[in-house]
Amino acid sequence: MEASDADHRTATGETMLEVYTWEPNANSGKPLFCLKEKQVPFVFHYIDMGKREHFSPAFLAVNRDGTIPAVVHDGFVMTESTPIMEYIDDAFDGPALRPADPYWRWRMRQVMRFMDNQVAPSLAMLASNRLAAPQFQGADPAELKRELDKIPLPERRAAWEKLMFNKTPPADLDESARRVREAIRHFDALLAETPWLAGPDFSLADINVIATFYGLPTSQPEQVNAQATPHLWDWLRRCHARPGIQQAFQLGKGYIGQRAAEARRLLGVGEAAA
Ligand SMILES: N[C@@H](CCC(=O)N[C@@H](CS)C(=O)NCC(=O)O)C(=O)O
Repeated sequence: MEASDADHRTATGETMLEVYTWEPNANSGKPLFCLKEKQVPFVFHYIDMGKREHFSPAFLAVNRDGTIPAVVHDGFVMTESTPIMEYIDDAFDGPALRPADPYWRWRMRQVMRFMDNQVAPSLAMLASNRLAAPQFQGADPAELKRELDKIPLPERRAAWEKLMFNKTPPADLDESARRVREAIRHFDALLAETPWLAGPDFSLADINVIATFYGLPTSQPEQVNAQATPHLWDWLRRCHARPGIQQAFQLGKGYIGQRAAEARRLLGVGEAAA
């Protein structure tokens, strides 16, 4: 984790917004997409999840739960990525990212709750078992136990223990896959009715979903493609073509940016002008 200047101030003396997070991916990416869409300047502290820097004493001093993102503004540390996005939309100038119409605003929140409660955790379980779990095979169990002891939240420790010791029940993986399949079908149906997930305009609901769905053309090509999910496919193209979304992906330092570039290639999306 980078050394943090205790006090970032803008030219006019206001406190600069600071974002502690990993790649533009899932929860950790949501504030990055939101800030780039609104063109709000911020200080980016890259927390390398691959090196488990989110459990380092330096980061635990910012968020003792050891989860990302954490956003610091005007002396407040904020966690929980979805409320953070609403805070950003309230606190800063730039295009509004929430519908004014009460029905569409309800829809935005409904989509985000469905994502946060069901879909994103399911995709995270599938991805971590596919990508992270194999890295622990052959590791020294005593060393892994020491790593587990650094994790503050018991539920996170239990999830990491399953990953490290390859103990995720197959039935849990099957249920996660079912939830993702159902969400893909549901969002394709919503997008048959309106161009964006919460009505006629791009909103936080779209950011919430693209933060997790951006790579589906590469990771789930048999489920997400122009024939099977035409409305979702077109939405993916329009999200990936947005300059703010592309700028957020440029903040990545690892493989997430490459995965997004591969998705853009499959979708036939070019690079947006900076
Ligand atoms: N509900 C929290 C969840 C945050 C969260 O789970 N973030 C992931 C990264 S996308 C994380 O910190 N994972 C750490 C871990 O599981 O050890 C939010 O929306 O901000």
